[in-house]
Amino acid sequence: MAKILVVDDEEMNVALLSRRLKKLGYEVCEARNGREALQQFDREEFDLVLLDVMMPHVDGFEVARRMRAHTTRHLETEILFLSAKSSIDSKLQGLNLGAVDYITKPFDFRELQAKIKRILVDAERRKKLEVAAYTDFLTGLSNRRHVEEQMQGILQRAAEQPRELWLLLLDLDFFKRINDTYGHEQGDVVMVEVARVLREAVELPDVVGRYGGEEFLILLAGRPQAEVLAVAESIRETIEKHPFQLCGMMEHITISIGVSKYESGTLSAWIHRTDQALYQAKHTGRNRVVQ
Ligand code: GH3
Ligand code: MG
Ligand code: MG
Ligand code: MG
Repeated sequence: MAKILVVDDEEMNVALLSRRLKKLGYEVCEARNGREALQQFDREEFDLVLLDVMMPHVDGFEVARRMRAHTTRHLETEILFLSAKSSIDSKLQGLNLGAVDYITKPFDFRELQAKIKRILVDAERRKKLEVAAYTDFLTGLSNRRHVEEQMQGILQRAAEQPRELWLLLLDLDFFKRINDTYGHEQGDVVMVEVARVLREAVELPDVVGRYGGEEFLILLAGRPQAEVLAVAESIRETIEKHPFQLCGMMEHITISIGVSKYESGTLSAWIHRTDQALYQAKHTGRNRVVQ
């Protein structure tokens, strides 16, 4: 059930709203001033904040501003102002801070209830779309779009705070044979299982995704070369030994891996360099790691 934070300096307002929202089945937390609200926001994740404007010390606008500036959760929590300040200037200020709505007090609880329901349904739908836009449908890994966005972010942060970045490009060997022998659906089964192996093989990878048809990508940051090569070798070996049950037959496949360290230049130049290592791995016999 959705989690709502009620912020108001009037004890009566908090108690009443909290009780009525709980009755509707929402999980409700309470804050009686701006500072308390920000502390709770730091600690927990909320779907919605019902925010009073006039409060001593830190007012609702300032609370909204700081919540929006929160590095990781600024877009995941909706803010709805509830205020006796009814001027158009106040409303505009609230809405311009990114609030989804601004309701003036006194209000009819049924209106608030209807709006909360709508806001939460919309937010849920948007989150689902976001996840879908970033996920590879078949394997559940990050898709290429997400992989590239994440990598751009990592490159930017590394420019400010340098650390070693390693890239692995992995391509299934002779995968066409699997499709030709067992059919595309069984090929898909292999893809899903390889993805699972990759997820389990790497402890806290910075990025792991499906980069192309039967091509995967892993980015490891802040790890020494020996560790990166050991990870790559362990993946190669795990896939080689992994039994795939296809149409009642036991099959084995192998994977080739290109590895390269980020030196300088663009993301696509780095990927291209890694791809060349992968090409070498293919042309020197497959089922191997080449740096
Ligand atoms: P190589 O060792 O040179 O990589 O040989 P290969 O057969 O793996 O390479 P090639 O690029 O010739 O073929 C890749 C095949 O992977 C062709 C394509 O149909 C298949 N493939 C790509 N994506 C998927 C997928 O999502 N599911 C299935 N079943 N097959 C896929
Ligand atoms: Mg107040
Ligand atoms: Mg291949
Ligand atoms: Mg390929």
